[in-house]
Amino acid sequence: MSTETQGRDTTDGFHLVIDALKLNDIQTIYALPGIPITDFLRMAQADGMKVISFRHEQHAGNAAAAAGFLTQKPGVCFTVSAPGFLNGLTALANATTNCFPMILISGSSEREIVDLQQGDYEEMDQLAIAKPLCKAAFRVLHAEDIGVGIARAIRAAVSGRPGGVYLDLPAKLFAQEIAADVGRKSLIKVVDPAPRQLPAPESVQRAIDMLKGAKKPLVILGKGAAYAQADAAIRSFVEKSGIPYLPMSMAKGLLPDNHAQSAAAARSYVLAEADVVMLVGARLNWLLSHGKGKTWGGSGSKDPGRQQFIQVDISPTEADSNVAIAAPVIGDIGSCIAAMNDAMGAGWQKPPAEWTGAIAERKDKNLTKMAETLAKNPSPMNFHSALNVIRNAIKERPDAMLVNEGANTLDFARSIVDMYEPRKRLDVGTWGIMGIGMGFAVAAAVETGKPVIAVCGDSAFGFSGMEVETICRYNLPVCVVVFNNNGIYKGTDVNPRGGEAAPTVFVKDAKYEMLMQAFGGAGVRADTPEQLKKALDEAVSTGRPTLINAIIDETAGTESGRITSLNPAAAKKKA
Ligand code: ADP
Ligand code: TPW
Ligand code: MG
Repeated sequence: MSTETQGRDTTDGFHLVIDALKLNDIQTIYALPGIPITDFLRMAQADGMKVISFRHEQHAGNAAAAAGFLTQKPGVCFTVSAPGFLNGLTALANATTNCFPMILISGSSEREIVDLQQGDYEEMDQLAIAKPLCKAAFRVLHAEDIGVGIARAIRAAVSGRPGGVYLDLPAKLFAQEIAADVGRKSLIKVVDPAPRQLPAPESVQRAIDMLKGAKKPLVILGKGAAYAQADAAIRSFVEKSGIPYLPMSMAKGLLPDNHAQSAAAARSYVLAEADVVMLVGARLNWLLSHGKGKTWGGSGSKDPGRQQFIQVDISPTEADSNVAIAAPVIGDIGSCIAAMNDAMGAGWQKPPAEWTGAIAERKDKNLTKMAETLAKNPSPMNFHSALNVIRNAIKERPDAMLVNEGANTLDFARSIVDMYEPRKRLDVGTWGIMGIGMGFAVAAAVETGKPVIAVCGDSAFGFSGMEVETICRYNLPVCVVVFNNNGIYKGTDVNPRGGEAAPTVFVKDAKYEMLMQAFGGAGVRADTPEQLKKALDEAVSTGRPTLINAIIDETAGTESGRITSLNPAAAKKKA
């Protein structure tokens, strides 16, 4: 029971929401105040909840989503009506796309006026707008239904494939008074919100048989595998089976990136050559070229490769979404992998040495080449020499959280910065969305208490840059490293007609470090790897909010980083 209502014979919507959240172990709220939730946030804080208040709802929402990914509990974001709700909605849709559990709770205007479109303050039919963009959406009209509303939201967010849930709470609801004992009895402590889902034994056997027959097997670990927190079972499956594996970006560190079986440094080789591919919490979407085409050893973009697929996933409708899945294993990853570990039995034959040897050979060659590139010290810094500093910092502090966004800044960091522990890397995810930087960094700090290093392209940083004030206000151990190449992809574009700046370039020599200084944090400019290392070491060891303006060669990047080919071809030719 909230402390404020103890001993009173009535309670109200404000306190029932607080009580319902606390009853379900939700102690942190990411929010932005205003009518009708200002008092709610004050009361929640007075009641001992952690309330992190942002400068823009999208970042509060992104923080809630990252919290959901890291903890398996829905991250909760509160916003005001219409505009605040819409600002938070991008984050809710993104969370749903990423399969992260979060609940967006927005205050809304008077139903009677909204439904007659009579022009209320911040009028909008929020429930209808949210519905197609998230996993589930609910509205509560009566205080005695708050318990049910929160319970349903929690279950919808974390059960099955996790995702975003919208909960609409009209202004009137907060002030509704009901008898305290009626209120108390109406609350629900959700039992087993994300029940285990055991795979059918025959599906496990089918998958095991397929792996047994494989000459060139490959495991791909996705962010669903990281989310599942089945780290030990997954590691034991990979090691016992001897199958080489590829981590998708947010599955990096699930097994340490320097693991002998990691095929990350031979990615294109293994994708094109593998004969049986087992996907674990990874979809065959654009990030895996839809399982088709040259990437997979097929001839054209529509031609499936030579692989047979096993897909371990909680969603029964994911299989066959792009290419045929010969062996779907449907259940939660922990249960599925445990069942596969059992079914492997004794006397498991590791993959042929021809396959693992060929991978090792390519890997060695590529890693040697990479080491040579990283050893160079060009002036100005390029992505490699600057990321080498980040790489070494994470090697020294494998418990630190890494947030990463940008184009080149993202693509190079993904391959250069090794991760050693699970769920330490948060990035642009399935949509490749810019603007997750500061929201994810705040949640990473709040939820883990570990140092956070946020490596952001200068464009990417701009989407959430004002939240450096939030970072300073809560004194969070976040070091933002802005990779400043004067623009989107590069800083060299010019307007062929002269005059106004080209659309991809920014003010040259921008002093991003001053943004952090403005709010009392440390701001440092780094022109060399030595300066970058010094500033980063200091930030990580002191935990002081820091922004390092890392000056990167403005010619070093490529258009769209590694996904240049997704630009429409006709436009490219014309340009
Ligand atoms: P990546 O981008 O890393 O390839 P995706 O986001 O495409 O990963 O895929 C994540 C997959 O993981 C989704 O299909 C989702 O249904 C699945 N998933 C999420 N959590 C679990 C879980 N606990 N058990 C099984 N599958 C899960
Ligand atoms: C919400 C399109 C993809 S990458 C990028 C943009 C604008 C910025 C790249 O520049 P940055 O990185 O960050 O400086 P670098 O190192 O290559 O110079 N709006 C949203 N999401 C996306 N993905 C875009 C636009 C985009
Ligand atoms: Mg840039």
